[in-house]
Amino acid sequence: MKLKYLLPIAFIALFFSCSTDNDDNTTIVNEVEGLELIQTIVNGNETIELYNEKGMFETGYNMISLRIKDNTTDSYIEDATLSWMPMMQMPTMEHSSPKSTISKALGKDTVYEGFIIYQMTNTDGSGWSLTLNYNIDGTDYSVTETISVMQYENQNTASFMGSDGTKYILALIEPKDPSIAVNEMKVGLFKMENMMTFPVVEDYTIALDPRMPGMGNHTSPNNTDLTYNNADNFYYGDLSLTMTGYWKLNLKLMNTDDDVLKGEDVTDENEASSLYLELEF
Ligand SMILES: [Cu+2]
Repeated sequence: MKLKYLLPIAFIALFFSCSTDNDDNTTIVNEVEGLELIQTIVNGNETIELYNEKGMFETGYNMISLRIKDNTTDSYIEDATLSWMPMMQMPTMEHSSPKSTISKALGKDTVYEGFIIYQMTNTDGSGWSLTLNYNIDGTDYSVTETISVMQYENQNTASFMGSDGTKYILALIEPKDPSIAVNEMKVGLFKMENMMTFPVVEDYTIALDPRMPGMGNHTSPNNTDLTYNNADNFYYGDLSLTMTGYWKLNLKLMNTDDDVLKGEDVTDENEASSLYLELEF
């Protein structure tokens, strides 16, 4: 037997001989592996940990994982219920943003998750706070902390007024890692009912026309318009990317009567829609 086969066996033998010496056979699983810590918020006996893939909040769609640590026992709470309220303080008013509920992450004991879509921020990342409400064993707790939200380099979210007089927020969710292929495009569409409430908009249609402005504004074949999926409340379509570089995803939003609420066709005379998202890879 060659050494390279023998070595792993030696390691496995060593590992098992060590673990049998140990009375405590519980394997310590890192439930936030692959995630980066954004911030911790201390509130009395609890410390709340916020994580995502980048370790920072950015404008647009943010998938966020949370854990609550009991500071006395140094262990994570497994049966809490949580809710949150992001808030942006502006010179003349304050407003919230589209967000999901918070639920236990699938297959995890200590991790909760949800999303927040920050539709704007100040250039230095300031302006936002996050209130976390949680219940542990029948007792309610609440904490509010300042957070930083950095401006993402491309337009991955759009806030606009529709021709129906309603304010909407659109956010790009997928593709996260675009490739030269037909990519699944996923967006969230919300309406601004008031400063605090941003319900999902159902059953509209979002027409898609991706273009490369740097290359004669060419498009790509086999794109499809985005339609609403009532299983997860997001919109899905096919986004065809034929080369790497900067793409402008020109969009047109239509309501259930097919009235155009925002956006225009791209033509020889009109190089872009007033409603668009951007992508670069
Ligand atoms: Cu604002």
